[in-house]
Amino acid sequence: MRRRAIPKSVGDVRFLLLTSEEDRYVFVAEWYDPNAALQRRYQLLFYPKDGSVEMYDVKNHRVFLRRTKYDALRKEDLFVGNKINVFSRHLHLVDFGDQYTARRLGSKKEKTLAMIKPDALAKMGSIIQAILDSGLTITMAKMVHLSRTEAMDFYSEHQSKSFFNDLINFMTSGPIVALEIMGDEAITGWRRLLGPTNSSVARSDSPESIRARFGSDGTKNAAHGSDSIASAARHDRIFDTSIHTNKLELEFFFPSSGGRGPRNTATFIQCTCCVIKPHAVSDGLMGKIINYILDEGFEISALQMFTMEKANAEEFYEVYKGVIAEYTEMLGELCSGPCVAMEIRGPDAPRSFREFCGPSDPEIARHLRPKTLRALFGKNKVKNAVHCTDLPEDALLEVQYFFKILDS
Ligand code: FUP
Repeated sequence: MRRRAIPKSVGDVRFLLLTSEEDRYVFVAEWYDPNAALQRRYQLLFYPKDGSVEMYDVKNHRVFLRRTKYDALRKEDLFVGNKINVFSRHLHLVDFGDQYTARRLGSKKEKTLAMIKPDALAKMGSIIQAILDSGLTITMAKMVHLSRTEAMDFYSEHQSKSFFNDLINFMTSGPIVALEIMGDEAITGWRRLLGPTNSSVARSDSPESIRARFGSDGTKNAAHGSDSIASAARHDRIFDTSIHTNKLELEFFFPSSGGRGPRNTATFIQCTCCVIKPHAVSDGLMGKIINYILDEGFEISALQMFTMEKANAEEFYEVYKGVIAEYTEMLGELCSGPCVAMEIRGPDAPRSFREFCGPSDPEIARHLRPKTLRALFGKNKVKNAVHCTDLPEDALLEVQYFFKILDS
């Protein structure tokens, strides 16, 4: 058998192409190897035709992962700056691997901040679903309750305006949900979906918009979206007027280096834990599931998106090890992409919420309890839409695992 030549640089992907002429995208991906405490570099190839991936270890000049079908990865996940999960490894896409990929996938991808304001918290499911249905992807999410100082910092550009005090009172009057959203021309796309600043104006000029549907007036206007370019520095510590507001505003809630941003809203009191599983997040069901939970009368008192490392998933699912036959597949599912953890509250919460989720096998749920979450949104025993705490005595521990341990 003929041996394949080994490429000498990151840019050289010819040997991988020898196998086929088909469409494929190439990225430079980094993975932090916790055992070696090393940042490793790979070339990642994605073949859209059959959804397969292939990885090449750049430093050691060897194939790291043979071409393998991997359904959890979609073309939309492939953009520079994104963190993806390939067979339980968290990879950071740091660059395009070739000109073709840069040309095809690089042009219009943007990230921006969306914020669901206190007056629209009860409508968060519908707003999230509207974002997803418009083709945008949610890549980070966190419910926070801004302090006065944080709200004044965030809106510092308006501090001399007559409405400033009312705006700060409103923005600190209850929890909000901050979202990082991503997609082609996400900044203008989200602003268009939002509609005019004043909800009364929005109702006449853009009746389908978020602010028309869910806001009340010029202050209570349901949601926020970053402007494209800052007209002035938004925060005292940043003086470069050319910096995009969307980046500054994303940093405020989701700091990329050090710092934690505003605190999550978990109460750890009379609560239970629910996790929207990665398959349901990637199938665009996040808003629908949240709506269904709220419509049933449960309170979502904390919410945050996490991407689980394998070691975290093992810790979280420890009680199921050796007990549930699908344990290994469950681990794989939980690590396969971002999930959304929630603190749920309501009368007799751990028990009543578990009942509302239904039997863990969606097929059984559809027969016996057709109105449960898993009957409606689950696919099979592993991809069963949500995890919920099984034993009431574990509820607090599970909520703490996400909102105290992982969020630290
Ligand atoms: P927008 O970019 O559409 O959020 O609008 P602005 O940056 O002009 O305003 C930021 C926020 O200030 C608005 F979302 C609501 C508040 N505001 C008022 O309360 N009264 C006003 O007259 C204008 C804005």
